[in-house]
Amino acid sequence: MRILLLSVNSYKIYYDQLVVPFGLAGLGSYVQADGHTIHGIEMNSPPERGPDRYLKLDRELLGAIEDFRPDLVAMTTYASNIHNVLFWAFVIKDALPNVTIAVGGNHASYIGREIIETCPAVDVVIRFEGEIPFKALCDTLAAGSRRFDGVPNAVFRSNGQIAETPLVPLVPDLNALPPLRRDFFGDVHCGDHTHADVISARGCPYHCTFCNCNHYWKKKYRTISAQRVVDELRQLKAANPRLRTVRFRDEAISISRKHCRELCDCLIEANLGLEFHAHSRLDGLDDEIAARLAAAGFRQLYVGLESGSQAVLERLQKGIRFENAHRITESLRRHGIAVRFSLMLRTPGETLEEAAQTIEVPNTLDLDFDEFYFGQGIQVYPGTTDCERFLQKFPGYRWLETRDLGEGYRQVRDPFGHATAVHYDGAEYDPACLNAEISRRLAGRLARHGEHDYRAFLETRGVVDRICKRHGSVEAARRRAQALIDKLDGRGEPWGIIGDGYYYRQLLAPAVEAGCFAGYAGRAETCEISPGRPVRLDPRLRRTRTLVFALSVGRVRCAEIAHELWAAGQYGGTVILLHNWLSNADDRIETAELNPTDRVPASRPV
Ligand code: B12
Ligand code: SF4
Repeated sequence: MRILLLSVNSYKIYYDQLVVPFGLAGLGSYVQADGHTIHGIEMNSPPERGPDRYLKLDRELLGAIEDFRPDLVAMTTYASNIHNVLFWAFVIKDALPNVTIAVGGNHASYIGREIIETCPAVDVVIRFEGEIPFKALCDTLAAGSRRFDGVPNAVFRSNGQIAETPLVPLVPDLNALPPLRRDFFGDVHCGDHTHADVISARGCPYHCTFCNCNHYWKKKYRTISAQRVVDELRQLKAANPRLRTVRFRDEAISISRKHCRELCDCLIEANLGLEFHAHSRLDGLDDEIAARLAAAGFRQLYVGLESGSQAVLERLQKGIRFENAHRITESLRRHGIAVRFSLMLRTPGETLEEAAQTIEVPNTLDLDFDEFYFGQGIQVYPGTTDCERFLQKFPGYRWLETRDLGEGYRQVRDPFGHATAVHYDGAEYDPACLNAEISRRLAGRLARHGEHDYRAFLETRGVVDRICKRHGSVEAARRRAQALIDKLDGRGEPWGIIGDGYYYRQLLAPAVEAGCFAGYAGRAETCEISPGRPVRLDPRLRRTRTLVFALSVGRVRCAEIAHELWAAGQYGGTVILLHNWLSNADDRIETAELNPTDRVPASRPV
């Protein structure tokens, strides 16, 4: 039989996170010994094609699917790609009416009936762990039957009704599964990469109210032997000589201290020269585990700390104590492991005082901005305790339909207006004050980056991140900025800068501060020329021939500032937008400064 594993993209495009679809690859690996012809297509690759494939007919993609002539198409779902999965089910069924379409994965497992009711193109939904049911499905189809009664975990149409078969127990020993094959997807997940993902366990026994990784895997925690994980890494390294970093996609690396220790010991012995990242709970960590993780090559941990308020942690049933965070942060740092804390604001029932305790966490633990992340509100995923509460308020809720909610709940919609997730903001205070509260409480930390408003800082950081990504690294972006400065100074004419904040500090300040420039006349900060204030440019800057605008505010605002300066008779030279220089990643950089379109505005009053 010909099986197509189709990894369907969502409307969110992850440019830097192309992760092997472990579920689909695992299913293919499990049934390959039965002699099937298996092919994988990764719709997330290349990422820039994503928008053309989200609820849009990409004919080239359809052509590739038709060329393969599958008998069975398997697609995995999560909340954000569900509508695209159903769209492609329809497109494929239209083109290949005899194909069987099966969907499974995290979202479909909970809404199987609704999928079968609303999408005639889907033949069968497989709920929860897939290996055993998938093999049963393949065996059924290979035997020429389309009766799914013998396939466990299935939801399907039968005699005009919707039928469900019982769930099979979880695979008792994950080591009994065949090794994961990544090459179904060609080079996308198998070529010479610098980064790879692995999984060393399935499931989580904890009770966090907002997460369904516990319920989905029946609150069981099953591990893959450390030796087997290391063997997989060794093979990955052999196939990808440039491999540098590996991220463990386990729910939390330290759920079982025994497994964690064994894994570290095996990694230490294997000495693969790789750097590891992983998610972790706070409570599994202590100095001994931190030391082992560090010795094994772990350099970054994403820790679900969620709140600085013990009362909130209790409500979220997180099962951790905030008072331990300080000791663990200190220990991880001492062992050279970078920490990334996830923090949640506006969780159900949260008060402003509780929020303040969470906002204080970066101060309490002395975290810089890349060491924590504030989420706001929760996504209500099926299978969670929070979802049970939601369904009590909205009984019979249909996940695929668009409707208005209320009482703090709202649908998250894709750009086409389709409902994907449900968002819940259950906090008891006005959301409008949150940014001001964060900016006020983190003022000292923002000031270190030359910023004063948290939201504006996040936006600026986003702009800087994108620029750095385009150039490959922050160093490369800085080198580009340095090239501009060298070129300007080389002309022997005076030049200056308008810029401040994170954008200036990250991209231009190192070049300016490193060099001794004959023509450098100084820098004006944007607050000195902000709207509504009389424009006052330092006399030294007024006399320059060129001003470099190092602002992340965009071309239009830059043009406005330039106009203000010219209109006030304060400046008559050339303005260069650093942004334009940094955007031109090719050779045009050499001529960009001379290009009239980079001068704003074209006609100048002075
Ligand atoms: C790796 C990962 C990612 C990767 C991409 C995953 C990919 N390419 O498929 C990245 C980093 C991109 C990612 C992003 C996000 N993720 Co994510 N992610 C995961 C994670 C940690 C592992 C998934 C995995 O590989 N599991 C291991 C494999 C073996 O399990 P599996 O995929 O479920 O497959 C098994 C079964 O489900 C079943 N099965 C699956 N598909 C099919 C299909 C058929 C036909 C059959 C028969 C069976 C079957 O069989 C498989 C083998 O048993 C899970 C958590 C988890 N542990 O599952 C979250 C998880 C899937 N992610 C989640 C979320 C919320 C997100 C984000 C929305 C996060 C965000 N806020 O931005 C984004 C959205 C993704 C997008 N593109 O829109 C949620 C999904 C909840 C939901 N209902 O949708 C999860 C469950 C975590 C959680 N509880 O919060 N994620
Ligand atoms: S948030 Fe983490 S610790 Fe909590 S249930 Fe989910 S995976 Fe487990």
